Amino acid sequence: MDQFVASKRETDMVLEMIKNARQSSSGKNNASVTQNLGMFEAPSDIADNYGVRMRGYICPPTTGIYTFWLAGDDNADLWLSTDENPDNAQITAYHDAWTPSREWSWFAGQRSFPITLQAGQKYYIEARMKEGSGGDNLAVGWQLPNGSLERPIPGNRLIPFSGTTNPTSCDFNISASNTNNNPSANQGLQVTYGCSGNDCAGVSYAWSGNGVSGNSSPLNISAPGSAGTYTYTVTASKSGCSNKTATTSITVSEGGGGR
Ligand SMILES: [Ca+2]
Ligand SMILES: [Ca+2]
Repeated sequence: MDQFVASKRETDMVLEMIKNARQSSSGKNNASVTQNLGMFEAPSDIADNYGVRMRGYICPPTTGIYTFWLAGDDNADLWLSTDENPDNAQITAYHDAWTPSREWSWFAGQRSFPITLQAGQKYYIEARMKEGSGGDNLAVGWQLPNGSLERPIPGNRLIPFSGTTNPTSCDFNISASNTNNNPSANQGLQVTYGCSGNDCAGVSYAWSGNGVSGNSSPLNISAPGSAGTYTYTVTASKSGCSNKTATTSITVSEGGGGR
């Protein structure tokens, strides 16, 4: 079947048709046909006794609240991850019967709860269907934060599935520094963090230590009022990766007045 062309987002979703899925519990590993799709919809009325899985990554164009719909014949379900990791996918919509093609409102379960998604983040998404006999179809739609409906979801919102390995990559390292290693008591200074490596995108940060909090860089702080050495820690977290930390220390050589 078609090979994925990286530069052509219109052929984004990967379709895996699994023949005789009802008879094979391991059917998902035995796809008999795989093809790329121009939108989040499988071909309709092509066979009996087979299964379909469509999977890939969905890219919200704006940050806000989205609602998903699923239509399928026969039983169908939709899984959406909290990030790009398939392991974090949760069931989002389903029905146990059948619907006509692109009929979005036969069952309450076809519609997801409102889901907040972030622009710039890609989310793993997967729809499945098991066909017995008669008609067969599968499609996924959504409503954007501005209220517009895209049903089915067009290919320009989608990125092809990148493989069976965990797509989250954790090649990043964190550093921390400050603008004044030896401040006076209560003197203002800044602490700063940096990220290096190929996978800094999607990392979030949190400062801690000596009552400091925040996530900005630089972050304005005040040196403590008593003499001593103080360490500030920035914790970097990314879904699917271990947290990483970096520290920076200052030494206040004299206490403030009145102490
Ligand atoms: Ca059929
Ligand atoms: Ca059917």
